[in-house]
Amino acid sequence: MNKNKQIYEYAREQYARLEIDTDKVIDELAKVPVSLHCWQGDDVKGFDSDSPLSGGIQTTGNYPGAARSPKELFDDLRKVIEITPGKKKINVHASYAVFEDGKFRNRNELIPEDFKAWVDFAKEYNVGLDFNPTFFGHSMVKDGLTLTSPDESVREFWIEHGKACVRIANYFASELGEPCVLNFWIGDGFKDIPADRLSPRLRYKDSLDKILSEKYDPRMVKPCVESKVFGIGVESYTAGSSEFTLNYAATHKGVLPLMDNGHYHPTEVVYDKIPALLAYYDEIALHITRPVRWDSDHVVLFDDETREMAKEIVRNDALGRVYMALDFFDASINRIGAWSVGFRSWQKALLNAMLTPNDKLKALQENGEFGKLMAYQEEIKTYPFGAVWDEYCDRCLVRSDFGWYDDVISYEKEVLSKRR
Ligand SMILES: [Mn+2]
Repeated sequence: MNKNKQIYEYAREQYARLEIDTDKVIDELAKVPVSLHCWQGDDVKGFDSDSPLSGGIQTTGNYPGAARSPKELFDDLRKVIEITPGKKKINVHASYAVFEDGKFRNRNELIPEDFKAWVDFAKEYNVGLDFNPTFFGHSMVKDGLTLTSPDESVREFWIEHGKACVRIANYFASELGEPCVLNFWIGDGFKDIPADRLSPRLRYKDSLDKILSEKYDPRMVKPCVESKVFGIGVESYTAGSSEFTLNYAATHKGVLPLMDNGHYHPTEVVYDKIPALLAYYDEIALHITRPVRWDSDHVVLFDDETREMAKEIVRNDALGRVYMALDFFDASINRIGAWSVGFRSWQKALLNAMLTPNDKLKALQENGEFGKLMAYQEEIKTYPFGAVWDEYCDRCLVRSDFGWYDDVISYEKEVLSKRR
């Protein structure tokens, strides 16, 4: 037996003492889909517009090697898939249409065929696709507004875009046989104190109603509404606040709330909100990111918040009820490395949660044994988690230690550095 296997055997025995079967955990984790966002590869530029990014989001950094074409983005995604363990879905934004017939179509005119390249890519890897209408980075964003615009021609354009996206999500689901999460997020809001906070929200509500009147298969297309508290240049008011989106979902059957853990006030934590929503919804959706000060989109790390979010999903037996997707972008470091660190970190968090003796700890809480609960939770932190992670990576045919980053460096040398 090689040294790694010996270490894993030791870890397996340690966890067995807690009645945790590490082999079973590894098998289960490998089946849990996590959606990998396409927009880390090109700094959220997309393929369909030269308009600067808007909607209160911004990428910073100019590290060389960003993908400049569909081919380059697909190549980069392949690399990320190759160096990260675990089952994936791919999360696509509507701005990433690939016009194969050479005919440009505006966002309100998009057709399923404009995303055939994504379906082909998904079939190559036997993964599902999720989808997002793109209500930003476009000349029809007027005064920072889309679905809430008082200009009816602007609002109509974006409603048509939303409807086109419903049809595309339906196409993804029917082609791939996996549910497609269709997430609605708008950056509409105001930099300074508005005079009317209600009218834009009533228009947003009406716009969503009109978009979702488009026909789709509710078992296979999962519309979500994602909230946000503020953005850059949209500091005073956002129409799609937490209360707005939660209530929209609560009052519209089949619509899911989507929480992005970068979209709340700095001391709020999404891990506490997950069980609150599980008490009311059969299914919810998450964007996993790492907020830092005013930025909602740093690369996900294996940090406290990430670990706690995973725990809330796993210990409440909700892996089948929570649609998980990553959402971050960093243009200041190697993008393939950033993408992979984020995906690997969430995999680690899920594994860590599955290697926690959740039933035992819950029983301590129920029995009021809080001192013992604290002691146990602290002891578990130094259990040989790393050995199980290494074994998981091995079984997923992915490098577990520092070696995977050597692949990132070679890819940079051979491919990324030639993009000028
Ligand atoms: Mn998000």
